Amino acid sequence: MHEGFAPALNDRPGDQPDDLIPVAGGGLLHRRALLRRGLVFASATSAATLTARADAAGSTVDAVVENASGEFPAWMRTPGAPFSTYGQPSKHENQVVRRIGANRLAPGNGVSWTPLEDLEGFITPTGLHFERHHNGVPEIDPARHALTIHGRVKQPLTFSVADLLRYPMRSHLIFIECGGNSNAGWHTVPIQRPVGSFHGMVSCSEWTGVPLSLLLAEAGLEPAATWAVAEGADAIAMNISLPVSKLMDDCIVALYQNGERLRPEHGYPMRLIVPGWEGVLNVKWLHRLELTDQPVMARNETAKYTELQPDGKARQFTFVMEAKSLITSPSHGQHLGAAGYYQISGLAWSGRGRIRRVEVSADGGKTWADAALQDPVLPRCLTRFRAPWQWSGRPAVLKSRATDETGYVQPERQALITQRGSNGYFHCNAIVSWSIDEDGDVTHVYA
Ligand SMILES: Nc1nc2c(c(=O)[nH]1)N[C@H]1C(S)=C(S)[C@@H](COP(=O)(O)O)O[C@H]1N2
Ligand SMILES: [Mo]
Repeated sequence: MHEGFAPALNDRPGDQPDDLIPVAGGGLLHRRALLRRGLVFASATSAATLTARADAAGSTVDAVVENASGEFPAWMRTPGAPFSTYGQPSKHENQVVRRIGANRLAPGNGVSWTPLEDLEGFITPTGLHFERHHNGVPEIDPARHALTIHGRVKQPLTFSVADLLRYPMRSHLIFIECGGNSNAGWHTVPIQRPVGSFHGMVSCSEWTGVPLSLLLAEAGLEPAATWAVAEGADAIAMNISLPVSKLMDDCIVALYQNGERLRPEHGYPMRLIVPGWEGVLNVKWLHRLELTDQPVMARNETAKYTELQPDGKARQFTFVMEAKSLITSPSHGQHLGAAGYYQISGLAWSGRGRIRRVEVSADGGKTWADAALQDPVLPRCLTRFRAPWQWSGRPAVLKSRATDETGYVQPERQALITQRGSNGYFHCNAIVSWSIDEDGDVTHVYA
C-alpha cells in the first residue's frame, strides 16, 4: 500500500488502481481520480431512516428522510416561504461578502475584494464581483446619459442608452483583473490574509454589449486615429488612453452583466469592456471616447500603471494581464482535518487567450502533476482547475502553475523579481505557495 493513503479510499491494500498511485511528490494523484466512485465521506445511514412513500394519487414515489427519532425536520412540517421578486443568498451564507479596503478620508476611493476562497466554478456572482472606484459610484439617470464619440472622426456621434440597446450585441465570458491585483506579492514578507483579500481583484462575468468596431465605423475613423481616450461620468471623470486596434478588435460597450443590466457599481448604464487587458481600461459609466493620434498621457498611464525597471527605464502601457493561477482551496486561513483525501481547487487565467495547462505541486515545486481543467476553457476567461490529493498529515507546500495557449508559463516569484526588480507594484502574476503544517493549518509562504 502506498504511504499516506487514508482508509477512506475503499481499496484493499496491495490492490491499488492506477489512478490512486501518486503521480507526483507529496501525494498528488492522477486527475482521473476525481472521477472515482467510492470516496466515503458521508456518515453511515441506516435503512430505517430512509422510507419510501407513495403519494396520494399513488403514481409517484418520494424518498423521505426522517431524523433518528422518526420526526420530520421543521421545514418539512409547514409550508415554505412565498416567492420573492429578487433572490438573495441563504442567510446561512451571509458571511460570504466582498471585503472592503477603502480610504478613510475618501471612502469612495478604494476596492472591495471578491472572496475567492468561498467560491467554486468560474463565474463570479454579480454581487461579489470586485469593485475599484476612484471617487465612488455615481447615481446616473440613464435617460440623461449618453456616449459621445468625437475627435479624429469623420462624423462625431452621440449614442443614448436607448440608441445602443437597438444595436446588434455580442457576449463575452471574461475576467476583469485590476493591474494592481496581488500587489502584496511584491512585499518582502508574505502577507497573511484570505486569498480573496489580496488576489480578489479578479472576477469573471458574462458581459453583453455593442461591439466598438460597429460604432467607430459609423463615426468613420480618420487615418490618424490610432489612439482613443475613454472617459467615465464619475466625479473624477476617470480617463485613460488605449490603442484603436484593440477597440476595433474585441472591445464592447457593455450594457448587461450576467444577463441583467449593469449594476451601478460596475458602470450602469454602460461601460467599456477590454478583454484580457488591465482592469483600469474597462472604463465604467463611459460617456466619452475621443479619437487621437497619440496617448494623452493621463494620470493612469503615467503616475500609475508605470513601473521602474532594474535598468532604470520604466515599463509603460503594459496592457495585457499575463497568465496566472492560484489555489483557492486549500488556502490561507483554512484548516485541513485528518490526513487523507482532499481536492485541490483553484483558478487560472490569461489575458492572451486560453489556459492550456495547470500543474500543481504538493512538495514546494520539486515535482508537478497536471490538474483537470473544467470545461469550457474559454479565452480571457477564468478557468477552474482541480486536482486530487492524498495528504499524508505531514507538512506540505502547495503551488499551482499556469501555461497559456501562447506557451507562456507563470513564473516563480524569484524569477519575476529577477526580471522586474523590486520596485514592482502592478502585474504580480508569480506562483503562489501555501504551506500546510502538521496541524492542517494553511499559511502563505514564499517557497
Ligand atoms: N469611470 C471609472 N472607471 C473605472 C474605474 C473608476 O474608478 N472610474 N476604475 C477602474 C479600475 S482601476 C478597475 S480595476 C476596474 C474595476 O471594475 P469593477 O469595479 O467593475 O470591478 O474599473 C475601472 N474603470
Ligand atoms: Mo484597477
